[in-house]
Amino acid sequence: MIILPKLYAIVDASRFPDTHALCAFTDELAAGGVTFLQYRNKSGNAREMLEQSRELKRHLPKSVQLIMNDRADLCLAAGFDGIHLGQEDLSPESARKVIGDSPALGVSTHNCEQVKIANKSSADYLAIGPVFATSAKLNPDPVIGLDGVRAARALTRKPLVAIGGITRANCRSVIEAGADSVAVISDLLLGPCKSAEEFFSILR
Ligand code: TZP
Ligand code: MG
Repeated sequence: MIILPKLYAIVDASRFPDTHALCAFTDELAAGGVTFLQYRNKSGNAREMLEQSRELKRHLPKSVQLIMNDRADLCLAAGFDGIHLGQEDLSPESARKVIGDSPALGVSTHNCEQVKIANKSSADYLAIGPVFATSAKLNPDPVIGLDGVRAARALTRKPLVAIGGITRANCRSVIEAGADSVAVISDLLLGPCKSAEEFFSILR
């Protein structure tokens, strides 16, 4: 069974002008203690994504597990450690046919029905959200609040990562509601090393 660190950093390629800036950002995250990092790119083409993810993999210490958002093919091609699937991506079972049994596989869920289904799948961990309002996702599902995290916790024993609008100010409440980890985009952007260190210290 996979053990999620308390902070799951998501690096959204759209926030960076180029690969160099993106790698510099991830260096800072690693220096701040990040060991689980998702590469998310909703606008790049497959070649750009593969190039950027290979560079990330070359660049980062082996202690950082790299998770590819959406794309099982690119997870395999870039030699990433895992894949994160949304409700409109390949099903966990179909993605397993591409990546095999060992890479980590996470599934995003947004309500109890989806949690129940993902719980029965070969997913290694589940994500639940958006917990709070977020500006980092286009057309987000309805906010589920801390009650949504509690409800998801009651439905699964798989590792559970909460996502959406999570900051240093509210992360403790999310873990207290039953999440094992918090996934964060925005609240890492300004001063990633310090911000990551603060998340770990708050959630220690
Ligand atoms: N899925 C649900 S909310 C979200 C994703 C990818 C965005 C999370 O970003 P932020 O900035 O931490 O709210
Ligand atoms: Mg997706």
